[in-house]
Amino acid sequence: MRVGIIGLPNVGKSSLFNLLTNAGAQVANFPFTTIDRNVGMVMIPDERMEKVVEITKSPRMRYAAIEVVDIAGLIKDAHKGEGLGNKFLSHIRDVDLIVHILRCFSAPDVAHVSEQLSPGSDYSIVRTELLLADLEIIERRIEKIKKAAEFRDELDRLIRMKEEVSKGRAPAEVHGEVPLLTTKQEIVVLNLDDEGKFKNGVDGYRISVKLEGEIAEFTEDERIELRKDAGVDINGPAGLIKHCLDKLSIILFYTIKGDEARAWPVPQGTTVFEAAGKIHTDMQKGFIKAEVLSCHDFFKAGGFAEAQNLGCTKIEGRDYILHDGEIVLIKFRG
Ligand SMILES: Nc1nc2c(ncn2[C@@H]2O[C@H](COP(=O)(O)OP(=O)(O)OP(=O)(O)O)[C@@H](O)[C@H]2O)c(=O)[nH]1
Ligand SMILES: [Mg+2]
Repeated sequence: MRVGIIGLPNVGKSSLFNLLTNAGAQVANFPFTTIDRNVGMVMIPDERMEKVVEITKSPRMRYAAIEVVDIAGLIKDAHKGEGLGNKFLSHIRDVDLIVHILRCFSAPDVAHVSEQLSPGSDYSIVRTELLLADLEIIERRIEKIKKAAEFRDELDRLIRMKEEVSKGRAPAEVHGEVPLLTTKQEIVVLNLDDEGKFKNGVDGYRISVKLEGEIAEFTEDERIELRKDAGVDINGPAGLIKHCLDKLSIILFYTIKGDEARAWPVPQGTTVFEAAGKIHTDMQKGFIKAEVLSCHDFFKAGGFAEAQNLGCTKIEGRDYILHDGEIVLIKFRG
């Protein structure tokens, strides 16, 4: 699962990427600082896991992580190769979720495409480029198959999709051969001034990337107060990551083994057999059964063995579908 940060140049994409990943991508006050994409991992903040470790005293704890990509800025006519060309389109095509960041901070020394802050029209500029890129790929496919009788149904479908895109809407259908950009899930992020004064009609997750950089060393309670004062979301970057997980329908399950407690991100609907394969191929190959426990019961009982004694754990077969927050112990033939 991969999240891609997109937006116009100089809106704070790399700054947000660094805030989330600590990867140290280049940030500068000129457009197109990012040329090739930056890729990093975002650790998923997880109070549940910290509570698990309080109980197990595991010396090692591994948070779940998802991949984030900081993509080059795009501008009007990018789909025709303006700015850094359309290489970035393939970078967007590679992600499962788009985080579209809009500049809502004023900084005279940081050039912006328009004189005034205009997140609404900035949003449209980027969205239009994605629509035009989609239109192009749909048209290309139509050209390719239009003469072949066996593609009649597909052609009808493509024509319907083309109509929708031409009207500025993401098509309702998805098409395996034609990976579109506008049908991807999206979260809009408003990158606000540290005074958070900026208001206009655009909705999105309110954050001040600059403020977050300045308050990193403060306690969480202090950070919450400062975010409140700034008129941004009190949950800061962690809240944004949570939104990403929700949009991607990712749940977390936990394993406690030897000296390590670990959180694993998997798509909703993952079976315990699939989860076993994610932990280790041997576990999947030799899978016998799984012992499963909600972390709520784990906390109440004060440990796995204690929960077993209380009869809170369940033995499940390979088709069992995992729930968010479950602790899983796989039994397998090694
Ligand atoms: N005042 C203010 N400046 C910011 C904020 N976020 C980023 N900047 C500044 O804006 C400039 C551009 O930031 P980047 O993170 O490089 O922007 P980008 O969107 O990655 O830019 P490109 O890679 O060139 O497309 C830098 O000088 C940052 O310090 C913010 O929240 N407030
Ligand atoms: Mg950048």
